Amino acid sequence: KRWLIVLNKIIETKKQEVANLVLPDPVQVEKVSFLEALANSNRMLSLIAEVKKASPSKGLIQRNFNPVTIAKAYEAGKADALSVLTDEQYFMGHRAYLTEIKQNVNLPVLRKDFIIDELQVEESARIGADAILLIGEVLEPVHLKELYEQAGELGLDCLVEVHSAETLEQILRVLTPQIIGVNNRNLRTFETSITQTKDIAPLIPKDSLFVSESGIYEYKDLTYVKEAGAKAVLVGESLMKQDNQQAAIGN
Ligand code: IGP
Repeated sequence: KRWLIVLNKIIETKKQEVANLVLPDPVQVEKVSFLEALANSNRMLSLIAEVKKASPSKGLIQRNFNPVTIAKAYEAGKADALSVLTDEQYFMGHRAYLTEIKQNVNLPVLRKDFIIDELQVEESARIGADAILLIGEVLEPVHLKELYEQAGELGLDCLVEVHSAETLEQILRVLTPQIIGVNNRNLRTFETSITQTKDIAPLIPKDSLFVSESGIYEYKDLTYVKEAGAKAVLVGESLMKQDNQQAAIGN
């Protein structure tokens, strides 16, 4: 079971979802700047803490999952921002989770999903997201740029994620994202290795905020990616598996 095959399946499912997508009414929640929260952290590395019930690679991560409880614990532990999975099919997420979290927590929230269409960007704004994920390996650079600009007009920040140096080079020809994430998950093997962050680091423009995503478990992983030049980390599984999320990240 390779990630590329899974990714193709996910994108097929997304296309169907988009074809059937009905835009919800906009919710009234306060916008909080995702970029500023990451830029102004007091931590050694800014922390985006992820609310994730399950994933294709790990299966069910947490039973008795309550998204608002987890989000409040992350807030109490002083995470800088949240990432909330909204994909239902593969990650057992829901767009309602994001809205409920925005209604109960003051941290900026990234919508973690597979965005392939303008309609989903509009949807993200309406459900209360402060930022969205755009995946370099999923979008043509020119389309990525269009979605990025649409998001900007709606007041949403974008985390532009890449798995490889090649993808990043292509994107940089058309766009300099304010926030760039290196996903440490290898697209061919399904495994994560934080060496990916170090390998791609030299290509990150100096004015872009550099996020290291996935496969971060221990303190030494933090020091490693910090040394490599990352300014922020996005951590999901290892936090979701803790009994006490607040204590796990508390400083
Ligand atoms: C978090 P981890 O290994 O800490 O659970 O990883 C996050 O990076 C991962 O969930 C992720 C992801 C994605 C999920 C990165 N990119 C794209 C869904 C879609």
